[in-house]
Amino acid sequence: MLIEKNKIDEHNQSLLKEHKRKFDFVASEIKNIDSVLQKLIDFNVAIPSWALGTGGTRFARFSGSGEPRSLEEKLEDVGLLQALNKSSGAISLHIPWDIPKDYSSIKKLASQLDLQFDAVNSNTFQDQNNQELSYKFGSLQHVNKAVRKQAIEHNIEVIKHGVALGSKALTVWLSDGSCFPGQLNFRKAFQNTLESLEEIYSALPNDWKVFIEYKAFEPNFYSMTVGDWGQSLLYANKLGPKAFTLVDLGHHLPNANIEQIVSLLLMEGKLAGFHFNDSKYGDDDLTVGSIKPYQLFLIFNELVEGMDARGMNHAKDLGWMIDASHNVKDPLEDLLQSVEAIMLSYAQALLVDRKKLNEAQENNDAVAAQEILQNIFRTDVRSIIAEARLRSGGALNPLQFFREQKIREQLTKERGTKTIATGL
Ligand code: RM4
Ligand code: MN
Ligand code: MN
Repeated sequence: MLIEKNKIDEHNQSLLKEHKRKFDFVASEIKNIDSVLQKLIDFNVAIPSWALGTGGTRFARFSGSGEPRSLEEKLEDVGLLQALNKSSGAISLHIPWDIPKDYSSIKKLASQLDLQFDAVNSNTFQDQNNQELSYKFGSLQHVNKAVRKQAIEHNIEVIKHGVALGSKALTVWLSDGSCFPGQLNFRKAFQNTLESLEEIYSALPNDWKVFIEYKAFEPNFYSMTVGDWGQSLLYANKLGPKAFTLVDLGHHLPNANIEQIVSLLLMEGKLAGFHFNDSKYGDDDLTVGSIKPYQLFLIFNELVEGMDARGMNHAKDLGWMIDASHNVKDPLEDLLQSVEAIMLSYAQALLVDRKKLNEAQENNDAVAAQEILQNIFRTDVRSIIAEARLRSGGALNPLQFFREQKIREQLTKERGTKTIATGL
């Protein structure tokens, strides 16, 4: 389904007076409001194809209704998000869940919907039906060379699909590791993985990047072969200039200082970008900003400071993606909330007075530093995000629009109640 532009205009008209009042109030205190708005307009967060259906837990999956049944319908769902918030203009595909049947028609659909293809993701954490060798004991790290070869070939295949679609990066997340002490020789597992990654790296086109995503635990519970940012950075440094470390917010041990990790990876020019989500315990994949919004703001604070220090383009030089999926919310409503949370944290980080913060740091003034950060964190910037959406033709309140227009009900009519999106 497509959203009619005049419906969005009507919606905006009905909220405009109230919006203006709020926006004028907050904007009057911001010196560079137009440049802040422009950065927000330029910013985009990619939507993973696997977040469009209801996720599951180890125990059950309760599917929603009207979920996308095909790659085309996944694109249409992201197109809906993009039409509403104008900050979701890219989709990230997972192979083999999302292999296009016809590249040119998929590319045409994407451009009609104003979407780009973000990083492509390989999958060697599951066995596929027609697969010869199993990944039960790992893929790129496997003790058996033939298994490694199969996994390498799969990654090269994924690059080919990505090239055909216009993607520019491959994300490799490995579930490789071990569940019990003694099961694995750590050094051999590292070296096997490195050699495998080197083969994949040499198949990358010149203008491509490879993102090495780390994860502390799960599905392996004793060791993970790319278990933290240190290990990922080792691989990325050894591989070369096209390799970077990808930070998934849910892939750390509890209480890890993610903002510090981000700052140092940026300093080294090795930060690939993000998989945004939120969590309380492990890799919970909850809505971005739903549990620890202050942490998200602190991460963006380091991002903006670090990117500016290196003269980077906020919108284009790093990969921004959501990686979430869970059981209880409507996936599209959830994604609208996630994108909103990211935009709010980014906007707040743009408003931090860098000069004052730097002074406080140079004077060892911890009180002033906290005041500066928390004053911004407690500033309501929702109308600034809404204004950026308004200026780019989106809806003032995407979630309200989604509900008022009964979009899920319409999708259910079109697609049925028992649809299942491919993926996990
Ligand atoms: C993993 C990881 C990857 C994602 C898979 C589906 O936990 O976060 O990024 O591709 O899940
Ligand atoms: Mn991830
Ligand atoms: Mn994850």
